[in-house]
Amino acid sequence: MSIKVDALISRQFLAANLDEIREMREESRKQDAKSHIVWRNVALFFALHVGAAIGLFQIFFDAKWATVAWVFILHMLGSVGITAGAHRLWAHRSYKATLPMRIFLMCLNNIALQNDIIEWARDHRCHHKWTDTDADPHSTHRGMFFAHMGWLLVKKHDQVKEQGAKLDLSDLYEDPVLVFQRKNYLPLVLIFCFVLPTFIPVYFWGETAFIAFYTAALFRYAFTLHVTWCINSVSHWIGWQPYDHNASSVDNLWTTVTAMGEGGHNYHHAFPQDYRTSEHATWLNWTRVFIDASAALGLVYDRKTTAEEVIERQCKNAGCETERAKMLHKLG
Ligand code: ST9
Ligand code: ZN
Ligand code: ZN
Repeated sequence: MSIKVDALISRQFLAANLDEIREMREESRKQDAKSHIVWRNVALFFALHVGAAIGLFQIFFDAKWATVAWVFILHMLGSVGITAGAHRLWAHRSYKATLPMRIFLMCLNNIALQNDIIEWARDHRCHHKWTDTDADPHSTHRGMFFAHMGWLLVKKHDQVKEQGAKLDLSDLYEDPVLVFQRKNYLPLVLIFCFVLPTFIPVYFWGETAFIAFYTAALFRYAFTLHVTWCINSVSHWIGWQPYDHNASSVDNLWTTVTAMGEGGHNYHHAFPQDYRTSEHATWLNWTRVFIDASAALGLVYDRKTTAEEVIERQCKNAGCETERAKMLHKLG
């Protein structure tokens, strides 16, 4: 399968188009983007958060220990479907995976219900290519709430659709696993995100359906969403910028811990095709451990990394070597 460099949003592409992206940022700042609220989404997310609050109460006071463990396991499984699947494999092609592994990751991805992988990767490629402009679906220039979850409550900016239409997504449409997921998304997410998470505690350890639904389906779903959304808000807001001062992305310890190693976001924006997504210690990067273990089993291959001299040059040209040294002293 041949994939155009543009589709992968390579470091070279970003460097070559920096001036154009800076101009787009200026343009975006000058114009006050109008928000057309989608009330259906506001109502659905409000209902989800009420349900999640009930689920959280039950985790503390009513749920069985096995159910609490199940909530955590499901969160981890859904997260892997996002980090190792939608993000590092499909959006960035930072490694390759065999068919059984791709099917496995697609199933895990349904647990997290964050739109089908083709849509997720399309938005994410827009985010990398046009960071902090109106063509970035969750641009930080519209505020941290917008970057966190507000972007899912309003119509997308015309620029997202216009610029996004220029992306090469052929690699995604050529993967039968992704085409299958897109065609069958509704039944898949109903089963993986809501029905199985509720059924398993009821069937195997006699939890009530009410508690299982509010904890393992609603609370766990909302929790994974917020952890993911923090990469778009917190990881574009508070932290180190050792590799690139040109955009808002930062490296942050807390999002590294909560998001399975995805908090090296300044590194990741500078080197989007590196499967490690940060230089932080491997034990902090659970997704990397998962991908490496899968490689040892022969399920994944061709893991892409960035050469040390390229990282050093990038820090010198666009970041800060001292900041990198300080950060790695703490997290390396
Ligand atoms: C969710 C996603 O939560 C979260 C993603 C987070 C990403 C984080 C990344 C961070 C890095 C990775 C770290 C991971 C860490 C994980 C840790 C885990 C522990 N390009 O969308 P529509 C066109 S989802 C090109 O309806 P509206 C296209 O033709 C939550 N074209 O636009 C499209 O048609 P089609 C659950 C584009 O009407 C058409 O426009 N899901 C693009 O403006 C219409 O598209 C929800 O809540 C593009 N980028 O509506 C659903 N985009 O698709 C929420 C669109 O057929 N979404 N087009 O090709 C919606 O309801 C709507 O999308 C909307 C906009 C209201 C937001
Ligand atoms: Zn980002
Ligand atoms: Zn990315």
